[in-house]
Amino acid sequence: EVPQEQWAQVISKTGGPIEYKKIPVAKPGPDEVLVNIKYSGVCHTDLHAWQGDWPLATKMPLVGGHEGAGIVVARGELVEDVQIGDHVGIKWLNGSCLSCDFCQQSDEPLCPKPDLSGYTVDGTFQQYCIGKAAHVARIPKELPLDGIAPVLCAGITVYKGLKESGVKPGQWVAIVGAGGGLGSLAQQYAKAMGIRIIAIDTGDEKKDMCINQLGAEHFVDFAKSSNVVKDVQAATPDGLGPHAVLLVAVNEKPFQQAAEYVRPRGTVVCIGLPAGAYLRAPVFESVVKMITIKGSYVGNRKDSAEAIDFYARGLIKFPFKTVGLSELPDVYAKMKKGEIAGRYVLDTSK
Ligand code: 8ID
Ligand code: ZN
Repeated sequence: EVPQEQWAQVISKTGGPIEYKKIPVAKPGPDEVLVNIKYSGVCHTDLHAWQGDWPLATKMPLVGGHEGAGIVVARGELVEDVQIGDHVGIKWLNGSCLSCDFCQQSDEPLCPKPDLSGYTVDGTFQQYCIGKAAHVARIPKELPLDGIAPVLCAGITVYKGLKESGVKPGQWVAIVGAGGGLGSLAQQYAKAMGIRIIAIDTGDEKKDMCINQLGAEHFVDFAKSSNVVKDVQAATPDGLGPHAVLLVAVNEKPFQQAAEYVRPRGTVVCIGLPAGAYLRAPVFESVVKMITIKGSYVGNRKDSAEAIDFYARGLIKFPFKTVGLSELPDVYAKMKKGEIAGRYVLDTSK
């Protein structure tokens, strides 16, 4: 009973109109599954893709989205370990070659020939989406598909980023862009790991959410602070700054500021992808503070399973608002203005 046609949000031109319309349902290839997407999170990456912010072309026409949770309704003849009726997630990494140097060592995000959901292959802003069976995330049936959707990109990415930062229980992390989608989840993962949190973002709504719902001990409002570097350092008991910084903001400035407030021996992890941005750090302080600056890019299949398991154990709670798939353009408009505290999740039935 898989229909021939389905509702989808489609763009035919970078930055062009987003059309809510009926398109054909694709058939899974031999190593693929067809997933009836029930809910999809909206990640800032989807907005970057629509706007053409990055030096990497998208397919066209394009169905965006890469935080999709749903139910397997069809599978190719080579698929054995995913059953019809299983609950699965479509992630940013829709597929990878599984045989290159990177895939062999479980660095699948570094595969030179990746399939990227909502970018190089159609994504989750539709009711039926194709995923490589080897890569779909396994979701336990008792978990809510709306709540788990943002974990499939935001959750996996920040969980991996925290691991890459090397920050340990009892130490401090500054989360820059704390009030957005990745930032909200980052606080919950950090809290679950016993890591102390300084949230950096702007506005009273985000401040209240970070302090009262997500586990931050300090909030620095980057728009109100006259000296962000001093305020972040002052938030740690000895005034020497956080052991790690997770950059999930969509703005170049903090990428050029983090090295100044990170603690000696500390690590700055770059995750956000503002258009055309460059990293910048003073050589003198970088050397005499012995700091590390690195990038972190989604996560592998094991990171994904672990991030879902944190959620399944009830450790990850974050605010999200659910609206219909048809309302995607409104979500983009809010996101562009920085007005979203937490995440938006789309219900594909509306
Ligand atoms: O694997 C990866 N590296 C990966 C995975 C997923 C997403 C990277 N990303 C990237 C996205 O492409 C995007 O560039 O992470 C970035 C954040 O995605 P998001 O969390 O989905 O975006 P959002 O919900 O719009 O949140 C961004 C927050 O940053 C704040 C905003 O107020 C907003 O709350 N912010 C900005 I813009 N400038 C800031 C500043 N100077 C700032 N916060 C602190 N200081
Ligand atoms: Zn994403």
